[in-house]
Amino acid sequence: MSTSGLNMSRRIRRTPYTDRVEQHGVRGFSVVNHMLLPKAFQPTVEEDYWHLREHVQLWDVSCQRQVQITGPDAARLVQWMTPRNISRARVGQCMYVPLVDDKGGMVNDPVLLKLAEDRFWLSIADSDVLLWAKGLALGARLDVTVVEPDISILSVQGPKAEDLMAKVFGEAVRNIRFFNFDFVDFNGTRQLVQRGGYSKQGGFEIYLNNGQLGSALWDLVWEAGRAFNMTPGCPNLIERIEGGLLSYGNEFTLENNPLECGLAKFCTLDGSVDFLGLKALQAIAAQGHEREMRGVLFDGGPGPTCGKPWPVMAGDQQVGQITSAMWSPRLKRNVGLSMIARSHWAPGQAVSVHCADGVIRPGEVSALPFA
Ligand code: THG
Repeated sequence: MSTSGLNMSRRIRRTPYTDRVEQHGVRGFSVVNHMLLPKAFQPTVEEDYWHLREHVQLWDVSCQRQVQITGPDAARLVQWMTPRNISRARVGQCMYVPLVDDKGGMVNDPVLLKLAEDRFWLSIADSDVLLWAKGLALGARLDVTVVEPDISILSVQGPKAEDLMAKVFGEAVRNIRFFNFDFVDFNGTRQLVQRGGYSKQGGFEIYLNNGQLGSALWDLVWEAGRAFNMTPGCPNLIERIEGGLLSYGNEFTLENNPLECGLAKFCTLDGSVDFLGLKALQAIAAQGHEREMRGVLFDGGPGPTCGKPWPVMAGDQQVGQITSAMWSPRLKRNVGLSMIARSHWAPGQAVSVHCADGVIRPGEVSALPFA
C-alpha cells in the first residue's frame, strides 16, 4: 500500500485524484492543509527533475485549498489580510499575496484569484487560513461568507504543458497570460484554468469544481499526455529550490515577516493601503530587518535529506539555517534556502553548512533564483 508509513484516517484527507495517484505507483505522501500531497513517483528526485524540465507532468496539488470569500465586504477583508495592494486587480487576474497578522508575521503566502468584484479565492499554502479569515470577519462584523469550496487543483507543469492543454481544452488556453485565468469546457462543465503553478517550467492549473469528476479529469489529461511523454509528478524539490519558490512552514513561519522572506516588493507600506500588520511592518521597515531569504550554494557532494534545519556558519557565528536543500545535478553543487543575517546576506559571502550527516560543507551565499 502506497500510504505505508502514514496511518490513514479521515483527518488526513484524500483528494479526488488519490485513487489515480496510487494506481500510478506513488512512492509516498506528505500532508498539507490536512490533505495528501504525493511526494515521489520516479525512483529519484533527479529523474523527476530532468523530466519536468524537458516534458510535462501531471500533479495532484489538491492540498492547495481554496478559501472562498464572498459578499459586499469581500474585497475589504482580503485587503485587510495582505500588505499587497489588491485594488487594481482585474477579474480574471491572480496575485501572489503575503498574508500577515497584526505583528507583521507571515500567516500564509497564497495565490489570490479575483473571480468577481465581490468574490475571491485564496489558494493557500500550509496553514489554516479558513479559520483565520472567519475569525477576522466575525470580529470585525464584516458582511462576508468564508468557506472552503469543493475545488481540487490538477496541475500540468513543464515545457510541453501548453501544447497538451491546447489539445485537451482547445487553442484558447494559449491566450491565457501568466497569473491570469479563464474557463474551459470539460464534459459539459465549466472549469477554471490558470496559467502558473509551483514550478518555473511553465504550466497550468485546473481548478476542478466537482470532486466527483476527479478520475475523469485525470484520465482525460493523462490519455492526451501519452503523446507528450507525460508522467505523474509532484512539486520537485530541486527545481523549486533552484527557482527560489518558498514553502510556508519550511522556509518561513508566523515568526517571519514578509521583508525577511524577500517579499518586500509585494508590500505597500506608505499608508495608502490599510491592512492588519501595517504599523508593525512600518516599524520593522524603519528599523531595518535583520535577516533575509537567500540561496546557499555548497560543495562536498550530495548531502542527506534536510529533515531538520542545518546551521549556516561564518566562522563560529551562526548566520542562518538551511530549511530546504538538495543536490542540483545541473549546477553540480548543493542548493539550499536560508534566511541569512544582514552581515552576511550579500551574494558571494563565504559560509559553511553543518549538515545532519556530520559533514561541514563549504559554500557561499547566492541571490535567488539560482542562476
Ligand atoms: N498554485 C496555487 N496555489 C498555491 C501554490 C501554487 N498555494 C500554495 C503555494 N503554491 C503558494 N506559494 C507560491 C509561491 C510562488 C508562486 C506561487 C505560489 C509563484 N511565484 C511567481 C514567481 O516566483 O516567479 C511569481 C509571483 C508574482 O510575481 O506574482 O508563482 O503554486 N494555485
